[in-house]
Amino acid sequence: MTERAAVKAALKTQAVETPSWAYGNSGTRFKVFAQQGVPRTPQEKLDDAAKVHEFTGVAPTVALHIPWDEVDDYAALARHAEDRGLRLGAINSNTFQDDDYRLGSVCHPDAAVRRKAVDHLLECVDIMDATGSKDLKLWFADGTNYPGQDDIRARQDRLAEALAEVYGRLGDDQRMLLEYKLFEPAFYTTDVPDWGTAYAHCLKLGPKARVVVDTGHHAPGTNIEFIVATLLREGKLGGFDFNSRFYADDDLMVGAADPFQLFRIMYEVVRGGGLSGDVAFMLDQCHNVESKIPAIVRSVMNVQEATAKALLVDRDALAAAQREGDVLGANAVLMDAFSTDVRPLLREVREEMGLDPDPMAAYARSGWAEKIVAERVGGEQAGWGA
Ligand code: AOS
Ligand code: ZN
Ligand code: ZN
Repeated sequence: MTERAAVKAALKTQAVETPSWAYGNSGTRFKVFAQQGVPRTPQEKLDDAAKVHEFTGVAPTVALHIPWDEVDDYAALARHAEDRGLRLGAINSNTFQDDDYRLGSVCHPDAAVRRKAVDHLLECVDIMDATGSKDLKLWFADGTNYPGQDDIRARQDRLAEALAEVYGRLGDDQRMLLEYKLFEPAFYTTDVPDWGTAYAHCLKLGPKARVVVDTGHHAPGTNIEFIVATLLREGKLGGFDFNSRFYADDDLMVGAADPFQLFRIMYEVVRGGGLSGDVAFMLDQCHNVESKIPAIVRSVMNVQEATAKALLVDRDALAAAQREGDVLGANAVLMDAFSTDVRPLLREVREEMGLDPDPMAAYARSGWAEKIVAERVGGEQAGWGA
């Protein structure tokens, strides 16, 4: 296989998971702008996700959020997905929305609240059994706002205890993906604030526990690709929540704010063997002012473009320059790949997959946007804006 053919083959097999909540209305704490035609049910979210997969060819799974995607029959929801060429992906838990969680969930000082939170997580594993989902994605809003508010170490003990109980419930093929976030909604301490804390818990739990890197969850200037390289090296990178940030946890389209950072991250993924392994490439975005399905199509394409550039790095030339201590030469090898216009290559990839080379235009022509505006009238949609 030529090098170009190998790059194309890798791009055809990369899968990007889209999040159910990105299809629905969302907003800031100031306002949720309702858009016409947004899904009213989990099934309609899957219908939209099927369009993203139809036009990109690389978005075959959809992450669910419980309870936003609560249904009576999860096996039937999985069949709804399969009928549209999709599978259900990670199950995202919610231990942040109830009044009971004012002081935390699994780290709460009251054992009764902790029990409620752990029971929800166990219920999420039951749902995974029904949907065939492999990953339980855990993000905890737990933390404190004021020094002295609670005991930092005791909260870690409570977290470890809760995680161990849920870990014990996982099936042989199921994993627990633990997400970290620097701050928000807590502003003084967050109980899983960084990759080191997540890694320490995952290491103790065992091989089924992995760390999730949400690209929007770091302090400005953090070298995310270093974290990715380290976690891959340790066999502990479970996946990504891809998005872009300018300021805090902005949840904007991945690759929009800093395509160079996304390229650097994807280079470490390629370098560390993460493309052919079990790293989950998920989006975690909210589209507050832009059209949702096109924004998700664009995001998938942005991941593909960064991946293509990462695959094009001449690794032999890079290794040679590094060995020789050729600082500028090594940097140039990387920058050559980043500066390559990979859009023609990706158009070829899509044509070879039997797709329209321009997914944005193909979606616009498809009439789906007009159809859902006409048909989806009434009903309320759950999610960030609910
Ligand atoms: C929150 O900031 C995290 O990014 C979560 O991954 C995610 O947005 C949430 O779990 C959606 O359910
Ligand atoms: Zn996230
Ligand atoms: Zn987030």
